[in-house]
Amino acid sequence: MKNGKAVETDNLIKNGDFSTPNGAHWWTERPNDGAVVSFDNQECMTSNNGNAWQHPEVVPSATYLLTCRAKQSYSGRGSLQVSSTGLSKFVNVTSNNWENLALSFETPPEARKVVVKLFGANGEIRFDDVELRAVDVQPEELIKNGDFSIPGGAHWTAERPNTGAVVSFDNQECMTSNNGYAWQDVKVSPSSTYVLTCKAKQTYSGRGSLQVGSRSAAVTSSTWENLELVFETSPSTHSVTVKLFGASGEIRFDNVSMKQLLAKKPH
Ligand SMILES: [Ca+2]
Ligand SMILES: [Ca+2]
Repeated sequence: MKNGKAVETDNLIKNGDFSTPNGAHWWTERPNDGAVVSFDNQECMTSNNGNAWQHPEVVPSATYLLTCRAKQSYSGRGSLQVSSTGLSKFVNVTSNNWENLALSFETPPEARKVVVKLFGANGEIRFDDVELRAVDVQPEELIKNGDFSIPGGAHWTAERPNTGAVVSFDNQECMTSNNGYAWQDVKVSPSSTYVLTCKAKQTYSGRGSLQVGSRSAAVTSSTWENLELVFETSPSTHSVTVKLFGASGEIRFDNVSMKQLLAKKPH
């Protein structure tokens, strides 16, 4: 293995780059009139609830990394999805330029297959270079005091950029509001894949997010929910800044964790 990139094991998606014409190996579903799935330009385009899917074989209770490139046009909404009995995860397409999407998941104890779906709700959603690979989650925890069990937010820096900004560390959690945020720098390896997770909730209709670099995952629930960001560092990146941001209301964070994903070693 040259570096920490989680790309060394076999891609379990067939024709993920759509180089074989007409979407060979992909199933298509057009559940309603006007649903669109097409495979021009060696890409997959879906819209109006059209979707293309595969159901690759997986190993139970193992960790996988699902990635693709995607973009939307005409204010479209769409997502990269994975599901199985007891498993349902997705990552939304948000940019009208090609962006890298990634999600990691653990297969349920009974899972022999998962469904990987390229879903277009509306507009025009384009997908390319779909890859599913087995990975190992490295045991080393990269976030210090991510459960806030050390009092006073040790290892975290509180930032209050304006009057009224709030950052507090009561109840072994972090609470931010009014543009307050807590952050810490994390040493990383270049060209490597990481998964950043936490649990979070909002009250008083608050808005907030878990952030790393230019990526963010919005806090949307008033009960504890799990947030996740999977990202690859650039060839020149040696550290990243993790932020727990509260725009308004009252945003609570706990169990912040960041670990590296490595290609599974061949048996
Ligand atoms: Ca392609
Ligand atoms: Ca805690």
